[in-house]
Amino acid sequence: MTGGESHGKEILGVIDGFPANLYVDINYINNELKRRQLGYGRSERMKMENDKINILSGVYKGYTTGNPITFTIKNKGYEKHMETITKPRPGHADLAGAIKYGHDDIRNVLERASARETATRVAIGGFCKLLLKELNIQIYSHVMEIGGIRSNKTIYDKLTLEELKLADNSSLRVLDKDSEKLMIEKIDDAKKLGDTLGGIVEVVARNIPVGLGSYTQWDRRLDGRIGKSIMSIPGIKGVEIGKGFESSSLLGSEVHDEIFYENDYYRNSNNAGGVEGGVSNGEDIIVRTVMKPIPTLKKPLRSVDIKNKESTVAQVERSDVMAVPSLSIVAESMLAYTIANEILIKFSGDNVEELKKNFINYKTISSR
Ligand code: EPS
Repeated sequence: MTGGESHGKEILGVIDGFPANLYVDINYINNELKRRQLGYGRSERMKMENDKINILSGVYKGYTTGNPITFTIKNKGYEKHMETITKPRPGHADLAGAIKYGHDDIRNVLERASARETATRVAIGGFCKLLLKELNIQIYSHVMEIGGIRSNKTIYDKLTLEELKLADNSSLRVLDKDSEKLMIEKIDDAKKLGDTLGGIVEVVARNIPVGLGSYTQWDRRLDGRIGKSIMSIPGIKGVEIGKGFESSSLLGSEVHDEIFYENDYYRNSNNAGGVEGGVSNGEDIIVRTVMKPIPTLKKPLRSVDIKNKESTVAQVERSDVMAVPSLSIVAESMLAYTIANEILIKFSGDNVEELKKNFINYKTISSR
């Protein structure tokens, strides 16, 4: 659970049900927060903030205790008094939120709907990634497309973790320099026009055990749960697992991953993106997600003032031109959260040692 508002004093998170005895590498979590803040195309706000986690409970002498973990992150952009907003931005939560909660000032909506909240999700994802690392599960991402320009690298090229980690060296988290250059030009052009852009990221989770999720009930399907967590990120309009939408134009024989056996089951392809029948099949989990262009435009779209219902243009605010590199880290975090949750459901364990034992025991009996 998260709380807080974009320009409030602090934003905060609560993690309940997290196993005891995990060493919490604060530098690792702070570095995750930093990774989310980088990225060409973000607003001036990102230069102002220097996100750092302040843990209030659930961690003692460096280790989790099994108690609820609570933490805050300071907002340097804290503002006590802000102007009233009555001109909703198309594409933002502004209008529906104001009607739903009965607000005359859209400020009440946008402060919480703001993607500032994703900083807390990345901190929570940091805890989940540290837990998953104990089981050798790794999650990485890169930016695949910005404003219609597509990188020529994809996880389906069987990129190694080392190759994927190079995304951290790019201001757009793009793995191919030629497309990165074109994307930067596209962002600069959009900025000059007072416009914004969206894009696509690709996320992968490696070393996943067979058997997370279940087909026995609709809401236990792993792909359903991944879809929900990724769709919950602000600005997201679509999620694909494996070849996703592309599979509609292919034959069954081209889509399904044939099964082989040598010491263990294996596949030569992974078009399913690691999930069959709502259950992880042991292959990499591969997720793509699309972010719409940011709704706050410097050259505003037409709107209606909620004060007098007169035609006007939308509120103009300081904002990002494009936030797809940040999405890349938030999507990693949400996937880490979802997989950590599924790991705890399947293997249980009130402390890390117990969880690891259950995990290793299952691995030895599950490959037959
Ligand atoms: C956001 C608008 C910008 C972004 C913000 C999300 O903030 P401000 O209005 O203060 O310039 O910087 O993102 C963050 C603060 C963040 O941490 O990602 C919006 O309207 O959603």
